[in-house]
Amino acid sequence: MRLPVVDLTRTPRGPFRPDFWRSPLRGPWLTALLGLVLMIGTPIVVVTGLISNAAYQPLLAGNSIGTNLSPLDLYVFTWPTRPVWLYALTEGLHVTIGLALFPVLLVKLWSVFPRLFEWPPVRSPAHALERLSVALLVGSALFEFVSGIVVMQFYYPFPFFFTAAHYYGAWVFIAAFGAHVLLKFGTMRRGLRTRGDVMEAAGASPGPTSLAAVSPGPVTMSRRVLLGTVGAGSLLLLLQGAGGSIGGPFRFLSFFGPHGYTGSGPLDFPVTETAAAAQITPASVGAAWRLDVVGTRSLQFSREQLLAMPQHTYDLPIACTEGWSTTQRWTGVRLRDLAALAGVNESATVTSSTVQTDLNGGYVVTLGSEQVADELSLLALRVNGVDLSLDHGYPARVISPAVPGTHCHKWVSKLAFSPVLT
Ligand SMILES: Nc1nc2c(c(=O)[nH]1)N[C@H]1C(S)=C(S)[C@@H](COP(=O)(O)O)O[C@H]1N2
Ligand SMILES: [Mo]
Repeated sequence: MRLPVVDLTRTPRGPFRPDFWRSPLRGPWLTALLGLVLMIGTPIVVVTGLISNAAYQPLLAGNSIGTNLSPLDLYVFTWPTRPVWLYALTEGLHVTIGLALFPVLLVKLWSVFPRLFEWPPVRSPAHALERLSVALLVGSALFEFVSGIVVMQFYYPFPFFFTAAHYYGAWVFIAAFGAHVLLKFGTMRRGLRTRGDVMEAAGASPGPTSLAAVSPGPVTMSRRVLLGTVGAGSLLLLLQGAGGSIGGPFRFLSFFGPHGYTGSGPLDFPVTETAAAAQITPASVGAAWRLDVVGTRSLQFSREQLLAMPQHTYDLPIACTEGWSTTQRWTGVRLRDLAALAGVNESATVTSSTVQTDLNGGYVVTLGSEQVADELSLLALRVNGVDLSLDHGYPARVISPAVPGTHCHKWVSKLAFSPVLT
């Protein structure tokens, strides 16, 4: 039977012709090697991504992806408060390794690009299924990488669209990736064994299913230079990520890092959202500022009153979803002490509000009962021995161990404690 639209028996044109693709670098060995790197690296990104996502679990109420959890919202453990650097580690690895793998992914896609123009496009039902699974794999991989990278470059106020999309996209990717590894593992192993003969014998096994060019063009760059360039790019991204996570003297490496500026002296650490950007007015945080504390009773405190309460000092990181983190010495009042003052002595969550009103008319953050109960969770008033600066959240900011940086609310105006029914 003749197909009405395209005649599959005719010689294809342009990129659909096998001899259209001429780079002598393409071949089974190159694709297999890049595939091996991705096969090892990608699971680290997936696992650390899923673990990091658990830091937004329902117990950190209001922060999780869905209020109506779907079966894909796996929260199998309560997010712990120790080690304090847990989220800094999982998210740092997720972002850093993910970024470093991006050049590898791009070159891997380039190495198999001619396959997109395979002719005939579909040979059999099995071939159609294979192409569909590759489409899902490539689509989800590009979506996951690109959405992650784009979001890193723009502060996003709260996890709504991006987080949900990135999370569900990850499940598509995991399924397609698993299938791809199973289907292609043997091909990859065979490809790795063809090292050496690929360049000279590029046309050794040409044909619609070979990755090597049928009529290779002149060599303008050796495969070693190509791999060296990809490797150098990945290494640079790895270093910049590590610099942003480790901080201190290595922070300068982090060219993708925090986008705000750093203060000086004890205040010399990253600021993502400056007071100016958040439209914090002097009036809203001046002498008239009061902290509302709500529990079974409602109280108000001035900054002086808060400073007169028992103060505690801890070294704790702020670990941003963008992958960077910074550990500083925070001093302030324990959240659980404030809960007790408001009449809440049992297990409770806390929802903080900020004087910042530009984000959808305000922006609230909730910490779970694990966080509230932890002695390390503070309403910080000072950092590194000095008062918080406006950019660092003056008059008061939340600091809590092992939580994503988004939870370390700045310019806090209200803390509402809600007992957890057990
Ligand atoms: N009020 C308020 N609190 C906030 C933010 C904000 O934009 N507004 N940003 C959050 C995010 S995403 C992070 S990572 C940390 C970063 O703190 P920094 O801006 O001091 O670097 O603060 C959190 N607290
Ligand atoms: Mo952040």
